[in-house]
Amino acid sequence: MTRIFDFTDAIVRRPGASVVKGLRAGGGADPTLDGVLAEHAGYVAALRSAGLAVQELDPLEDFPDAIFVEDPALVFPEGAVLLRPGAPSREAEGQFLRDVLAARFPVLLEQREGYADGGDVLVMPDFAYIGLSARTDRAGAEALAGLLAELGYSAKVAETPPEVLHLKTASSLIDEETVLATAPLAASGIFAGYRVLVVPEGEDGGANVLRVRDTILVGAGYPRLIELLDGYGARVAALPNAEIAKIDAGFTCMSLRWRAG
Ligand code: CIR
Repeated sequence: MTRIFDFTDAIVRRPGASVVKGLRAGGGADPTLDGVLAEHAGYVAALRSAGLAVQELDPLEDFPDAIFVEDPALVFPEGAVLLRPGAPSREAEGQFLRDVLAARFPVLLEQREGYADGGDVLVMPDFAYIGLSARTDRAGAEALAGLLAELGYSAKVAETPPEVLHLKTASSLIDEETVLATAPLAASGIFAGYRVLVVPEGEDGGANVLRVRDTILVGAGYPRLIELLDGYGARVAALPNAEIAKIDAGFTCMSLRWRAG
């Protein structure tokens, strides 16, 4: 197991009834509440099966998107960062993570300028990419780069394809040498020097996968992607996510993960 995936702990937030009103870029129907609850429970169970100790936070009914805890915060063994998410309805979400992060991390930093979503931050073995998107502006990316530097991480700001919600909607780290990326993002060349696995045609919706220790969580509806990811030193776990995907859920954004101790 490579150290970058060697997480021990995770924080998630359980969905409340308001989750069905979560933001969605392409419009579309609400997911069913039962479907979201079942898929979220399956995700939490998969994190536990992968070996993580998972802390589940209570729902926040006033914030339909609050289950996506990795947009208003980022965590590292060295400390946590409260971000300013770029969607107005999500801007205050970080305040509801403050106490739990302060209790669990030695340092808690706070972004004060611009906007940045954690979904735009792809942590690579040697640095972090911060993607510019409709949610993360340049001022926010630069402010975040400064905060990451305080924690000992260097960062590079990158363009994200315009139709993509977040950088990690279109890319994921598979192992220390290998990145999964949609064809447009792969063509941008930002992953030069890495082995790039291009998401099979028609399966771009599955590009956000999550490696946790020796497991890669992948959407069950992406058979060619599941086949592609077999053979990178990890077990591929296919999870149903069709309902939660209606509010643009990714596997990375539904938890904060770190290596404790
Ligand atoms: C939103 O639009 O903010 C949520 N409905 C989905 C956020 C997904 N987060 C992510 O990809 N990092």
